[in-house]
Amino acid sequence: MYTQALNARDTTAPVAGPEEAARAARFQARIDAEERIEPNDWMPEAYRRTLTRQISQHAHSEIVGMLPEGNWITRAPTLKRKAALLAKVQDEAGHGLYLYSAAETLGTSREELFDQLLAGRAKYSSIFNYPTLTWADIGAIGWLVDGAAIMNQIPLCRCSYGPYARAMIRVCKEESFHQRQGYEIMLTLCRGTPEQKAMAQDALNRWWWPCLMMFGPPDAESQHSDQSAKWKIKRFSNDELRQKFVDATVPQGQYLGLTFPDPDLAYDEAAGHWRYGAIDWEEFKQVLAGNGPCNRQRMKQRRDAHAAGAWVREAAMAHAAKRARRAAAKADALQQAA
Ligand code: FAQ
Repeated sequence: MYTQALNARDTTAPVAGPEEAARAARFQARIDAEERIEPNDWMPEAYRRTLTRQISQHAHSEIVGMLPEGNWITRAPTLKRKAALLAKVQDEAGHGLYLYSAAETLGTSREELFDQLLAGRAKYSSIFNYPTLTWADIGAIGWLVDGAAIMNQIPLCRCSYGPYARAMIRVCKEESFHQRQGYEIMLTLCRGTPEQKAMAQDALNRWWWPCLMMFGPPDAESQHSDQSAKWKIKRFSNDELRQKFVDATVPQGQYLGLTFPDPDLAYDEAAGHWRYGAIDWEEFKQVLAGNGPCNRQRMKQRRDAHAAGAWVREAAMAHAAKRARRAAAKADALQQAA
């Protein structure tokens, strides 16, 4: 499945002894047999760590990903557009929650995962560090960002870890609605006035390359891919998914009558693929290092939202404690009456 040699670091923890080696071999045999791994099953610590890393990064991406779109809820051009955008952003909150729950089954609490994000110790997708300057950006995010997310996440429905794979099924169904609402916004703009079409073109110009970066570094530089493929967490490499996305998306852009901001984009008849130009990996590295156009703003918004929600968490905990006390008192009373 992997088309390029992967320069991957083996993240498997050192195997302690023959018993541990036998366990690891049995674990790998289950994976090879396409069995699902469930939370209470034995798993290598490195498998647990890899999944916790990927699932929590994914959860953080959904949550931070609400911010660029949330920016347009109050400025959506019609009531229908506003309702659809609100629903989409709420879906993303839901995806974040399923994903935090899936990550928790691996033994790290949600509070700790939040702390990692808020302290700047956790990654979230690079794409959410770009600004949404016009309404067309909402169309471009749905069409391109959700389109890329679906391409990446459909194979995750077959991930070896049960809770993650199951969460992905519903997430992908919802992402598919998101992608359609985005494409429909683009279609409306492209069939509108010349100014509206120019807005759609400008959004494509700004979002195209960052969307290609969403799939992660090229295979030769992807440190986790090799091991994640062996564990059937990843079913396709970063470059393979990127190519699938380009192949699916270019005809959609052509239908819109838009031009991709890549002079090297050309159809390779023999291979049956759209070939694209060089990606600016330096830009990707800068965004990951916290120097993208909106990194600081996004983190500040998340920290402020978390602080502003402190009273809700406290109230929910107090309410839960009160219900638990009442339930215990009721159980005591019933026991005494019996
Ligand atoms: N941004 O060795 P690899 C969405 C990091 S959800 C930031 O190739 P891996 C829904 C990577 O973490 C979008 N960091 O890593 C939505 C690693 O760093 P680490 C999120 C990135 O894990 C739509 C290092 O580079 N989707 O869009 C990125 O095997 C609209 C080396 O990379 C997911 O998270 C990046 N783009 O492959 C919401 C899907 N790429 O951890 C709102 C699940 C790589 O060693 C609106 N995740 N890095 O410090 C995955 O499939 C994988 O984690 C990859 C990366 C493919 C993202």
